[in-house]
Amino acid sequence: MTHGRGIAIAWLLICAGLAVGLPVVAAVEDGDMEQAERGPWNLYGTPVNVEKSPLARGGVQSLKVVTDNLETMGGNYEGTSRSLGTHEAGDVLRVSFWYWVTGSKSIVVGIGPTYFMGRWVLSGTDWTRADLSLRCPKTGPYNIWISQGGSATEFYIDDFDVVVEKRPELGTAPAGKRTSLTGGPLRLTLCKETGALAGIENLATGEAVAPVGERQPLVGLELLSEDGMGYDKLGFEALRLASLDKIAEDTAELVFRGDTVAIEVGAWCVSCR
Ligand SMILES: [Ca+2]
Repeated sequence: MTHGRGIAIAWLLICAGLAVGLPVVAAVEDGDMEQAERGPWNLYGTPVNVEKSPLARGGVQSLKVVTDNLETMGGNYEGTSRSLGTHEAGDVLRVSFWYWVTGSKSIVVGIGPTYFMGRWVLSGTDWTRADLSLRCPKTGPYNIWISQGGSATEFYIDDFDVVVEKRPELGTAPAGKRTSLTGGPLRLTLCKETGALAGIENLATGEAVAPVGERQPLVGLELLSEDGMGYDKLGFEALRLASLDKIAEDTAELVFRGDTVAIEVGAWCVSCR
């Protein structure tokens, strides 16, 4: 940290879960499409062909997909698919790749466990970059499907990458070490030891927006660096709870201390529905 000693004050209006995480970069098998065979790239439905091509954006090969819009999956889907691995609820998958769709057509991309949880329609001439992200709503295997958009299509994919932003792991707040605020049908639970968020519930519907007991970061800071050229990040993990005072049924004041700053947070629980 290059910023000076100081105090930051934030009022937090809590209507939904907050989470930040650290990106995890792992090599994606055949993301560069340089393997000789199709490798992890599967046939999705009944495309004409899924094979490597010398029309490369990087290296000497890309993945070429040709479809004929015949005997398609429900919704006219066919193309290629691959596994994105197994992920935990709360993880964010950031998928990027370059694509080239010939003939001014579109491709449809789906990401999910066994069905499209996220769906994107992409088009572009020449090599175009796609940046897609999905927060995993449940733990398990995830896949990506890259399909024609409802008519016979030829497209190319190269430089495919996946960065996983892991859900923060802050452990569990024991039942005796939690305090709750209520505002309308919303109940916000905080960990009295750490100031972490430990649950957001809609009491009217029974929905747990954030699971009760599981600690998640309540706040983080971005502080202008001393040279004014950028920002230093102060994650929740670097903040220690100095005090937590519940001052009304729907309001609490928390003070956190970091190495060089203190932060006062007013947590005000209010339903936005
Ligand atoms: Ca390549």
